[in-house]
Amino acid sequence: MNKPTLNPITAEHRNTYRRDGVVHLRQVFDRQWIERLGQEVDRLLKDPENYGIPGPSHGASMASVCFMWRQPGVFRDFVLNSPVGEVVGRVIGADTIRAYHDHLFHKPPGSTKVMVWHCDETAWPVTGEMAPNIWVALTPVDRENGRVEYVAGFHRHCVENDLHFGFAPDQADGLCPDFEKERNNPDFPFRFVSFDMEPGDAVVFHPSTPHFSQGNHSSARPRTGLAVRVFGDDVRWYPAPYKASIPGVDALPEGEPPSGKFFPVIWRRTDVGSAG
Ligand SMILES: O=C(O)CCC(=O)C(=O)O
Repeated sequence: MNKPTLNPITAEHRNTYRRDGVVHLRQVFDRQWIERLGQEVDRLLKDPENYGIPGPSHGASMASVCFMWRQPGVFRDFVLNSPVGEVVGRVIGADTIRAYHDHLFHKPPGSTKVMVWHCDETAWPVTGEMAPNIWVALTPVDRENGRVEYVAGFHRHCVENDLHFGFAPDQADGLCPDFEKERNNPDFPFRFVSFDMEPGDAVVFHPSTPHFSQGNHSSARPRTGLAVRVFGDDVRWYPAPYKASIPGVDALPEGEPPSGKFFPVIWRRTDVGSAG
């Protein structure tokens, strides 16, 4: 199982992430990681509560389970000992990366589950741009089986205009816009992007990048992704009412950097002075 990334993170990846708030990385995790995770997912699907905390979108048409990494096993090993930290750190230009959240999204064949447009920023009780998501493909992913779609560039609009979306219309700046209305709008100033992925590929996206997925229209192929959420240097505690809390973690004073056993450092830059 690889510890350094299989393929290097390049200046082009960093520039794409900065511009679009989302970047596709081909083959950063080796086959052994993907096979071990795949076998563990098969076990988890038989008894999800034994592995983690079911997420709000968990149900018959999608397994959505979080915080598996907090207990010993393959998910913890992946979060702590795979290239996750290095890959994200190099894409976003951080010096230190801490783990805090993992989230399995498994859509079985024929799943009708639609993940509506949302930004992850809503859910984390922190401020800071260095709180991205790395969504790792554990199966082939394509248009038919429900690949995730993103609105490229919208993160800059959010950051520049200090826009934050709530879980309810009366929270913060309201709900995340429903970008389905914009799909056929030739004047929409942002691009919809999505990626066909092979197991071992990953997509890193900014906490204010809106994303969405259709159901799984394949009658035979599941679509499985493991999202790992991490914190970089600029993340500070901000327990606003429109944000979710983190299970087991008492709110820290506003402005404190996250630390402690639920936010372990998983990568530190040793090549200080280099951007990548
Ligand atoms: O896997 C999906 O369909 C949704 C992913 C998602 O919403 C996320 O990673 O935050």
